[in-house]
Amino acid sequence: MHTRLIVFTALVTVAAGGAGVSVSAAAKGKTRTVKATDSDRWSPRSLTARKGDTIRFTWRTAAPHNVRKTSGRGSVKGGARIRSTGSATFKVPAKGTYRFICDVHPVTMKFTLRAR
Ligand SMILES: [Cu+2]
Repeated sequence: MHTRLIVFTALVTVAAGGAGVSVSAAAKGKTRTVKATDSDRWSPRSLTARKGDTIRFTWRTAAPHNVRKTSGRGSVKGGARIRSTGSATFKVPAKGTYRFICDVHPVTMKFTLRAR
């Protein structure tokens, strides 16, 4: 009897935990962070994400930066102004390829996002 109760409790815990994770992931999307490095590059330089995910750019280096999208739909929030410390977010609106640069370092500081 005691053993049966323990098994039942374990099964209920696993079922509830599994359902909770999938519901919250589908509703909110994931947030992925992209950071400026001291050598003025985005790290990582590319990511694969899903529609509804949020990409969060952050920077705090010797050089100032900003974030500007050069292709793809949607808009970057808080990325336009060039400043020494900052962050900006981009919510992925649809499947596709999106490219971003920093206007101070347009050659080295490129980031590509593929959404599927
Ligand atoms: Cu930069």
